[in-house]
Amino acid sequence: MKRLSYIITTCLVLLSTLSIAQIKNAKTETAKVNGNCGMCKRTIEKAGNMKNEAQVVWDADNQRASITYNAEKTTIDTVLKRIAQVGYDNEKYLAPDEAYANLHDCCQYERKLKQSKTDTKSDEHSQHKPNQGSSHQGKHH
Ligand SMILES: [Cu+2]
Repeated sequence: MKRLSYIITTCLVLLSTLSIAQIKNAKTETAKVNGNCGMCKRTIEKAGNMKNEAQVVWDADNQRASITYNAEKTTIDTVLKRIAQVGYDNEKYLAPDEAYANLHDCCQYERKLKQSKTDTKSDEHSQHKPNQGSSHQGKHH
């Protein structure tokens, strides 16, 4: 059983290196992408991957995606945008609430990135001053 999984892993590694090899002008960067489990990994990588253009490898342990992309055809922003659109917050883009809500129960990760962004926005203090001294007097004869 262990041997089998070893063979499968080797095949997967081989496959992923093959598809990375198809990317020209390859540049690799890592970015923070939130997520929980293996299902998230599949969704994130599927959303980010683009044949001959981008290859995403997401790591659940450190919540980071390693993105290899063709620097002439696409940008890391484009890849991260696609990942956000399927429901995963990352350091450049936040997922639409709707997309997040559609994720599987086990995949609804803690939205730390979103929280930190809304925190900075609610920094303004709105002050309400009660209107004082409304004079209703003196109108009588
Ligand atoms: Cu998941």
